[in-house]
Formats: sequence, structure tokens, C-alpha cells
Amino acid sequence: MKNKRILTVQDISCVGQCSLTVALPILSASGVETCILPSAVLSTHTAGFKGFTFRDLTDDIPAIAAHWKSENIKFDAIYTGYLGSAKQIAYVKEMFRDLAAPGALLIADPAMADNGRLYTGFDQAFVEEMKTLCSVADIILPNITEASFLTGLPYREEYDGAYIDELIAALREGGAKTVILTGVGFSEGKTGVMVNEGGVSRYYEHHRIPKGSHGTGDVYASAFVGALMRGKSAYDSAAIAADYTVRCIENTVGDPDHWYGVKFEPVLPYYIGRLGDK
Ligand code: PXL
Repeated sequence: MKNKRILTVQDISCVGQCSLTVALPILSASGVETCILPSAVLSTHTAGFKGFTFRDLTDDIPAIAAHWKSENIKFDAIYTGYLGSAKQIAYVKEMFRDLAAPGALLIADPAMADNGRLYTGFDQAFVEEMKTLCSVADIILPNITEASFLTGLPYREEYDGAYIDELIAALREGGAKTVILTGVGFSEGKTGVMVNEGGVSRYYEHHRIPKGSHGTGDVYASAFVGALMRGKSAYDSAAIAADYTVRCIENTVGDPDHWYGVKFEPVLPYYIGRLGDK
């Protein structure tokens, strides 16, 4: 059988266990050939380190994409994460059009916000561009903060099922097809993910570890995409990714020096094992 080949577009934060330093190993572990396009190179991620460097690679993207096009290189999926600029999003949409193999899956993680706030460096203009990317993707993976920015609905820390339904309906009105809404919790000690395919929602609930962890959105999205590429359904991929991410956090909480990311590497055998499940 022909191996699947995926392209993931996100930054390289050299230190900090997020974006490409997480996506590449997890996707490779899933058994998929993983090609990368770095959107920017940072010395560290932007969430907690001071004085990080940031080299925006937006202007390199058109030549890279043109080269791949001239070599007739196509991808079975394109998965975008943290993007370095609003202009870059326009280039990514061109790549969706030019570099996707027939039937390819286009997956956008609008990695731009958490806990009610945009990440350092992002503004409303970026949000507006991100809306256009999400409208052409097959699958989007926002958290509640990102969903609220994408829809203009208020961000709530306390909510019920009606609020979640409202967010998903508004995302679908914006053009989203399959929505994987992460960090949705309805009771103490629990959190989960709402998977909406074609307007039908299914919830996967799991244990919540009461500690914010950096990079877990990227661990989650990468594990989800890898499982999906291995032929799992969106719901099963969402559940496998959740179970893996919980274990990564559990593997890290006892080490306060490791505040900047999660120790996902030792837990990869668990993830690979789950991919073999029927
Ligand atoms: O994990 C999301 C992410 C990715 N890349 C960079 C970030 C963040 C979150 O803050 O700063 C550079």
C-alpha cells in the first residue's frame, strides 16, 4: 500500500516543545511520511520565555511552494498550526489549492489563542485571515477561546451545552465542515472534546488535570491528525489524541522545572499502540 504523505505548516520554536518540534515526531511515530514547511523560526515559544527571537519566513513560502509545484509534489493531507503572519495565511490557502492530492484532507488548527486571550503577536487582522482559512478547511481544531474569536461570540469560562452548540453552529455558518472543539468540560475534574461531523455532535469526556500546560494543543492536534491518517474516524482520532495528551500531561505535572511544555516523547509507545487497535 502506498504510504500517506502529509505536509504540516507551523513554526519551529527551537526550545519549548510545541509546533513543529512536537508535530514532526508525533506524525512520524504515527507512520506517516511528514514533510514540513516552517512558518517562522523562534528561539523559544512566546508563552513564558522573555526576549525570544522571531524570524518570519513568510517571504520564503512562495518559492518553496513553486518548487514543489514544478516537481509535481502533492500531499495526502495538509495540516496547518501556528502561522507567523496574516499574509502567510493567503499563501497557505494557495497551497491548499495547488499542492493537495485528489481527495486530500485539509486540516487547520487555528493556533492563535487560549484562556480568553490571543497569543503574543496576534491581532484582529490575523483573526480575520484565520477565519478565511478555516472556511476552506475540511477539519478545524479550535479550543473555546479560538472558537470565540473565529465567531465573534463571547468567550465564557462557565457554560453549558447550549453555548457549545452555539459556538459550533456559528463555526459551521463560517464554512467549517468537521469541527473538533477541544477543552470542553461540563463537570468538575472532567474535560473533553466535542466532535461535530456534518452537523452531528458527539462528545468524548476524559479526566482533567488541573494544571495549564503549554504545547498541549499541538500535541493533541498532531496526534489527532496522525490517527486520522492511519484510517481512524474523526471521533476515534479525537479520543486517541485526548487519551495520549492526558498521559503526556500526567507524565509532566510532577516536574515543576518542566513548565514550558509536556514530556510527550516517553509516551509515544502508548500512542503507537493505540493506533494498532481495531
Ligand atoms: O503551542 C502554540 C504555539 C506555537 N508556536 C508558538 C507559540 C505557541 C503558543 O504560545 O508561542 C511560537
